Amino acid sequence: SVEAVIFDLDGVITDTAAYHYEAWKELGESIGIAIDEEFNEQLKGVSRMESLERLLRHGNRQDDFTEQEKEKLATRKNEQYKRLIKRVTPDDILPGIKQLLVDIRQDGIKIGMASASKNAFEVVGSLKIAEYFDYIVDSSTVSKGKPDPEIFLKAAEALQVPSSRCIGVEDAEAGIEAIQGAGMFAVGVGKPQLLGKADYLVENTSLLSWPEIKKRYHHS
Ligand code: G16
Ligand code: MG
Repeated sequence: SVEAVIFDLDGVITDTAAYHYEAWKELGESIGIAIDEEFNEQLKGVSRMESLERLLRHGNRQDDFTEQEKEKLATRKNEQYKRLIKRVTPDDILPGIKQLLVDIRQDGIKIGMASASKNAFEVVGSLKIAEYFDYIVDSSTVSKGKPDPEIFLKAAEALQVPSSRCIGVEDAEAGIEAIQGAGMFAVGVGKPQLLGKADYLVENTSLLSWPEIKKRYHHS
């Protein structure tokens, strides 16, 4: 039976995905690259440098910057993102998430976090939910980003739970792929057109219920 649930952060626990989008949009505009929400889906769950590469390719400017200039662009995006997340408070926990964490805990199930964000610890601190997590992967120790399963495998290992007894929760296509690649049950939060591969999909976080997730896991 299930022994651990491993959460993504941005877009699942809180809507910082919108802040990442805002910061990339602004950076893109400063170098003449326009992005929309559809393109932004390709940046979700993807590391900062890989996101920059995708943005540059999107604007056909992948050959216009040196590595050093790219570092600077990524830093600029991150500075803007950090300005935006200063506003994060416990009120920004997405609907249904707090109850979900409480219910999982009460069931004696471990909780982990597998976020690609180097700002994850800060966001978790601002949301005041650190106490619910038995383990949060430090993304700077992860060498291969989502869709590679590494980050989810690392979380499971630290929690000392076999993958087959873990459930992963994600809002990104790359994240669902990473969960399934790790051999875990994937719960998706988002649109069926994007996350159709999830083992169980809900449109938004208010529809996440622990009894229902558990039931789906056991019937899989
Ligand atoms: C998040 C976001 C991505 C972001 C990445 C890196 O991952 O979804 O859009 O690019 O983290 O963030 P940072 O630049 O703060 O290191 P997740 O896995 O929490 O969805
Ligand atoms: Mg996410």
